Amino acid sequence: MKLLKPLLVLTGFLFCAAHAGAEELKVKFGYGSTEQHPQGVAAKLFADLVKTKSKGQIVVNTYSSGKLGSDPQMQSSLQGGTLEMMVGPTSNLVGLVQELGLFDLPFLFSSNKEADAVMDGATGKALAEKLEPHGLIGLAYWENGFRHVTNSKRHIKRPEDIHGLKIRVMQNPVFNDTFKALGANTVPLAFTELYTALDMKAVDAQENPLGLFESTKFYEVQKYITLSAHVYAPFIVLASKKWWDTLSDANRKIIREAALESAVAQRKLARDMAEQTEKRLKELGMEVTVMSPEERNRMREAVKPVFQKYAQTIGEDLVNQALADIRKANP
Ligand code: KDG
Repeated sequence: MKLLKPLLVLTGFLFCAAHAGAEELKVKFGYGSTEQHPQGVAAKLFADLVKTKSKGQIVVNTYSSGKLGSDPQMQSSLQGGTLEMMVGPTSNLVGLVQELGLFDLPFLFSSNKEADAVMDGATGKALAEKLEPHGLIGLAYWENGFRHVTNSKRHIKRPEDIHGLKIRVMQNPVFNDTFKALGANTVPLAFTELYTALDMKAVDAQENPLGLFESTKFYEVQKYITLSAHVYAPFIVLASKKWWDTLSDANRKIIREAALESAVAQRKLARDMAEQTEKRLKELGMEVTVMSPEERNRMREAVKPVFQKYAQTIGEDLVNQALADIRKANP
């Protein structure tokens, strides 16, 4: 018994010493949608995974609805090292890596399976690696989803119905040219400004996946939706390279693994939500139009010159590699 007390004191001392040096690592993680959107739910899942894997040593605090800035503003904060992590659309990164415009090519993907094949294959890896020289570490692709056109003016049953609509597009040349080719008046705007622009009728229309459409309550300021699925949009989980370079290999492994593991759940959440929202559109007060295959093909033909123009700037090798990934997804 005489030895018990000194042993307990020694054990307690050794435990404190072991953990005294390892200071808690705090990480700010920003995103643009609401906490209820699959982006927000997965951000929390990511934070929980990191906490578990690091035994509480890394604490990720998540910030929704653009609280840390618009997607482009958060990207700049990551490059400057004042923000550690974010998740946002690859479409806002084409000013840094024009090859990421691959994902913006209209009608490139026809299914989630095809999108997964490109995001998770050699093409997705090569594109993510191109971000590093720009101060960003691409860790995992999450899902925004297939994008559909909504507006406050009229049914869009055929491509000509888009003529003359003032449509908000992401600040991205492929989206701008795609809707100009359809005769729309394009208004590039950050997502954080979109609801107000629709509410004030500064723009008539927008295009986004169903999850964002519902979670950001666009149905309050839009009347018509056409399930055009004109492009698939990924999100990408990003880390600041300035911050990433300060991390140990062990902590980088924890964060990369958590980003990849949360991607699986996030994509499923996004797909389930899109399915549920599509069933609820009429309940949300929307007039729903499903374009006929013929009219959707006419829309595809009308924007083919945009596809061909940007396939050149993205590079034939990358486009062909992506097309090969897509073919493999449809054995
Ligand atoms: O969280 C949603 C934002 O990242 C948003 O920018 C993505 O689809 C988007 C858009 O249209 O801007």
